[in-house]
Amino acid sequence: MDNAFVAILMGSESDLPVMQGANDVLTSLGVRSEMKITSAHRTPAATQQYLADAESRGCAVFIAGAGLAAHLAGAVAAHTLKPVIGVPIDSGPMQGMDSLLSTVQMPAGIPVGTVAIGKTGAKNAGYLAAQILALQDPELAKRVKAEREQKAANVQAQDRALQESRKS
Ligand code: RP5
Repeated sequence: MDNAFVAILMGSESDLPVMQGANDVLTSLGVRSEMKITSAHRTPAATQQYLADAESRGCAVFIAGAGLAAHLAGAVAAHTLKPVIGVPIDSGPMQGMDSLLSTVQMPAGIPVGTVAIGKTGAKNAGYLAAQILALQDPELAKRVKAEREQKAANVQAQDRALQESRKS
């Protein structure tokens, strides 16, 4: 689908520094995305309205990040059949363990694919969303593969440098 994009939702502006990682990964892979601050608790009606609107405009994957009693990803999953990726955010005194359990423990039939807590999870949400879109987009699949190859080359270069430094 030409107009396919990824919607990145977050419960609060305070989640933005973490969720920016998902957006950056998608941008680097040439995937269209948009970001939206909307809360399962504070703005439930607006969240539902945004989901319907995003789907009608071609949203193919939703990423939802929230902290504390993190219901956003589950609430999104309740309203769509598109894949939903949940990012537990470490915004409270439990360092994201509360958000992780709130996001991952969905009852059977309403799945939320949950990634790691915090910034790494947000980045992986971006990669995962891109891989989902790449199933139907061979050019994107090539870019995802090239990025992996670049990462592998970086590790090999690091090891060469390490071996070199140990000789001296
Ligand atoms: C959640 O509550 C948000 O996702 C955020 O992680 C957390 C705290 O929100 P703020 O009080 O910083 O707005 O709904």
